[in-house]
Amino acid sequence: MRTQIAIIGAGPSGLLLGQLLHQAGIDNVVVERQTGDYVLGRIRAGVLEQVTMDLLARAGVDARAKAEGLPHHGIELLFQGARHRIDLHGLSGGKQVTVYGQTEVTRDLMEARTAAGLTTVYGAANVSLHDFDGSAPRVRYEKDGATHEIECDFIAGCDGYHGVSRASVPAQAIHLHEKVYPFGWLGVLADVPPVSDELIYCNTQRGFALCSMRSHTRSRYYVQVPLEERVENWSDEAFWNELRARLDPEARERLVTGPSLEKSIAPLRSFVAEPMRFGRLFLAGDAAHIVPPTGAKGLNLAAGDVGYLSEAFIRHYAERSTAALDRYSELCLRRVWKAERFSWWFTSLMHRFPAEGEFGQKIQEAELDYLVHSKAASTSLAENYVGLPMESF
Ligand code: RFL
Ligand code: PHB
Repeated sequence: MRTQIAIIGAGPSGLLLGQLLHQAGIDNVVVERQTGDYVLGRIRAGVLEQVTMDLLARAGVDARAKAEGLPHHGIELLFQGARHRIDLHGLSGGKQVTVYGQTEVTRDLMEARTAAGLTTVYGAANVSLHDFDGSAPRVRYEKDGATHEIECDFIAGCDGYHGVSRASVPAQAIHLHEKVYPFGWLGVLADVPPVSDELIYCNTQRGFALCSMRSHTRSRYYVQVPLEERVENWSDEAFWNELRARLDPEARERLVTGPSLEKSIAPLRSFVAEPMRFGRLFLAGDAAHIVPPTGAKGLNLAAGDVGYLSEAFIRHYAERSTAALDRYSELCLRRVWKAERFSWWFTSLMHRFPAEGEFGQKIQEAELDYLVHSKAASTSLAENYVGLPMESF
């Protein structure tokens, strides 16, 4: 098989890149290790920045996100038992975020890919990358007992944190930065109406909690748990009791509980691989960087990367120039590090860090008090939460 761009991974980065390239007439093949249903079963992000919505529009897949997504103009911060609203819209010059699940984004992208008749190989085993340091890269995989090979101009490594793309780069060519946090998020998805119209980020004595949603009838809640906690030890009832204990009296009263549709624990991590380009291999999304979910930045950063990457490929084929491809890594990493900073800061502010003791807690309370009462501080939060702008090449 021959294509212009071989894309490894059918997560949101790989599928969005494929669609953006297709719109520009650039041929691409997506190779995914899992089945499509498995990919759709992963419950992850819920908050889309305007930049991400704009990219979905450019890819021609924003109709349902626009019709069914919930525009949010603010978030609430709960600390010392009281809630304070951050007016994202007012403080960011009229911007908003859209609550629309990653599952739905992925489903829309998969359907568009099928409708366009583009090739996606699901269930590809032992995917391997070859000769991306030369002029004729290849991707090999096994399926149905046979080995297959794709010849291509470029490879896009969109295969997430555990993928093969980053792992294929020689150790001396890549620099890894990592910070692991001493806790995880236990998340529950349930068909119950959300406790509030807006997201509530809670800093409490018992640890962080987040009240989020997927629709007016489907809620997504998280509580901070120690890293060694196991999901099997959490009955639905135990989860709801713990969440309730972390809410303010009004939210506690309003909380509607029900059977969980999904329950899982995600560890929190900050991670960046530099650079994001190795010859004819380009990393994008979680393959290159991870943020703790507190700032809702992971999927949005992935979208930003493929926004830059699609533009760079388009210019390469239109202008026969490598100038934009040469700037890809630098432009992405500038935006990535700002989102890393924001996600680390918001995580540090909202969680209980047992090792930091009472002093750490007092500093958090002072910062939260400052944050909600200083227009300068809340403007900075709003500006980052709604998403920083993308630059042009
Ligand atoms: P993905 O989604 O991990 O997709 C990578 C795909 O590559 C496949 N793959 C391979 N394919 C072929 N060969 C191999 N060797 C392969 N190895 C892996 C995988 O099967 C998979 O299908 O990466 P991508 O596309 O870069 O997308 C990144 C996002 O998924 C991620 O950043 C977000 O989910 C992070 N995130 C959030 N981001 C937001 O912007 N807003 C949020 O509100 C938000 N909340 C979250 C989150 C992540 C969470 N978890 C579970 C980590 C909440 C949580 C709890
Ligand atoms: C979610 O709805 O899953 C979600 C929302 C906001 C975050 C993280 C996750 O910061």
